Amino acid sequence: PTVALFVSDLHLQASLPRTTAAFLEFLQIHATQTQQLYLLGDIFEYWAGDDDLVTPYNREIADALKALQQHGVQIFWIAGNRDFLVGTGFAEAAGLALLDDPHVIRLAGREIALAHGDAQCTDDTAYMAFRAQVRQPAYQQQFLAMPLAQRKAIIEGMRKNSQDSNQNKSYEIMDVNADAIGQLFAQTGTNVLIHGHTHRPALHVLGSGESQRLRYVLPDWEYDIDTPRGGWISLTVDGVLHRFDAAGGEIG
Ligand code: OKV
Ligand code: MN
Repeated sequence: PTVALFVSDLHLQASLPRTTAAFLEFLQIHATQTQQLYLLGDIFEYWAGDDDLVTPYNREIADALKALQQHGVQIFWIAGNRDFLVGTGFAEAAGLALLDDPHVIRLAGREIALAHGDAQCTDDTAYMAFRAQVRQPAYQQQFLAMPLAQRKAIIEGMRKNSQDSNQNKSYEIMDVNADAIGQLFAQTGTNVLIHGHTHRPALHVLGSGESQRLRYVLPDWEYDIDTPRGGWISLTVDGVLHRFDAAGGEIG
């Protein structure tokens, strides 16, 4: 029996109907069979503010999550670098609880640290500066005070800029910094970490013996292509973590 599921980086958007369908199916088929669901960031391609629940697509996602919560599943959310503007309005509509990054869970006899992963990409100094700015309450207050259409236009502009200048490639090449990961383990007192963001699904075994640490990296999802990518991690009642691929098959 499964006690928790972990997933991230779906980058949900109306223009990706197969990816959206795959997520809704995941909620119905798999998430209904667990006690807790952890959404670890970048579930949306971007989030312009909770008032964007007026967009039918966003409402559909919130409704699906709410239905799962009504079914009895506890849902938890860690913000990603694209959907960090999700607030209490969406949380309430979707029936989920917002968590800090990082967050430690104690479940099935295990202690596991959860994070999105972008805060550990410290080698990307330009991104870290941008992150520090947009995570400021004052910045967010000012941004959210603008009309929704203007906020969307600003975000779209940022996305276009980052695509045009081909900076996106270097973002994808960017990986977590080993020292930042070490600090996260030290700060949380855990030896297991699950994160996403880098789109480099893996199980990294660091050290050995008493000091062994495990870093699980979740995959991103993309089903609107010939060879779909995706997957999730489960925690079973025996305290074992399992990795699953886009087809729902267990991988080592
Ligand atoms: C995606 C990354 C750009 C890395 C901005 C509110 C703000 C969302 C946003 C804008 C940027 C995502 C959504 C993009 C990933 C980058 C740079 C580095 C390391 C706001 C909500 F600021 F206006 F309030 N963003 N875009 N990076 O161009 O797709 O992942 S993005
Ligand atoms: Mn991310």
